[in-house]
Amino acid sequence: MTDLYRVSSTQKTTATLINCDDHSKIKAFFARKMKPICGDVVEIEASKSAYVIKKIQKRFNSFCRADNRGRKQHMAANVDQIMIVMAVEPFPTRDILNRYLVTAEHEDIEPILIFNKSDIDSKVFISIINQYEQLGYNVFKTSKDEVASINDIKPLLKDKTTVIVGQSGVGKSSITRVMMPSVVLKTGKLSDKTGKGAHTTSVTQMYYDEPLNANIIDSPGVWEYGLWIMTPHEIAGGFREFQDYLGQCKFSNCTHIHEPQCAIMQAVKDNKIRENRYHSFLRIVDSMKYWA
Ligand SMILES: Nc1nc2c(ncn2[C@@H]2O[C@H](COP(=O)(O)OP(=O)(O)OP(=O)(O)O)[C@@H](O)[C@H]2O)c(=O)[nH]1
Ligand SMILES: [Mg+2]
Ligand SMILES: [Zn+2]
Repeated sequence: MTDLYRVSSTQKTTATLINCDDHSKIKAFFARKMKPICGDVVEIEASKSAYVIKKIQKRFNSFCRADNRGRKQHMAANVDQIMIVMAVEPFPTRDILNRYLVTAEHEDIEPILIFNKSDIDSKVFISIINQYEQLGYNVFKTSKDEVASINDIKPLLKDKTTVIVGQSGVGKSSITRVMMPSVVLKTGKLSDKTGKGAHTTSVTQMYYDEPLNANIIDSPGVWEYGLWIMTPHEIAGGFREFQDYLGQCKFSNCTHIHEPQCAIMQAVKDNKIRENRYHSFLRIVDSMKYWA
């Protein structure tokens, strides 16, 4: 049997791989059309002087985003969980959390919500934290210097592969560093001019942490997170509390936007679905026009 490896990071035609059993690292070449991504499980072949990736095993899911034409772009493969990091500064853009959640539900990735930099303001996120806890999500409020607040997350990472995402400068690498001190990561400052992150992490990379027997995938921050082309039906599938009502609309192809006797719209009227989540759903559906 050949050894299995997971892709830690990729360069143009080479990838850094981590052995699935002993976690040793090697570099291997791959054919350009192969397109391995971080987290892929690969089979390799040793030629005279180098390792070559021979096969990528089927991905059970992947964390994706839109490329600049609205096509689905795969960023990290075979992930159990997604840690969505938001912060007091830079403040989350509208709908960014719900867009990440649409991807998570769509790809069957368990979300963990982190509200970081509570040292700057501990109150701004109170109502949003309550709301998402009520929806059944795992939510944490953290500050990088309050180690206990971050250590609370650690048990969730054990034996799992977790991708950590969020805007540039929210503290993804800082939090990872506290959770996994053995992993060496760069962290950066926010720009004085714009208050945005400076894109300190420049490539998506998977790290293995021995104490937790866990993989963490640190990704470069984005300013905005865009969903690839999706139907209203697919977007509605990303809103957990809509699930009880889907299938109860008068029309089986209801988009939940304007149709009569729509179960989702009725649930909003009855205060069973929060209006702010429904409006976010409408804006996300509307944003798909951008790709038309
Ligand atoms: N006040 C405060 N600052 C923090 C906290 N966490 C991170 N920072 C600071 O925020 C800045 C950005 O942190 P990073 O960890 O590099 O952020 P990132 O999300 O990895 O950013 P990218 O790699 O650009 O995507 C650094 O100056 C950190 O010191 C926090 O809890 N409180
Ligand atoms: Mg970073
Ligand atoms: Zn409907």
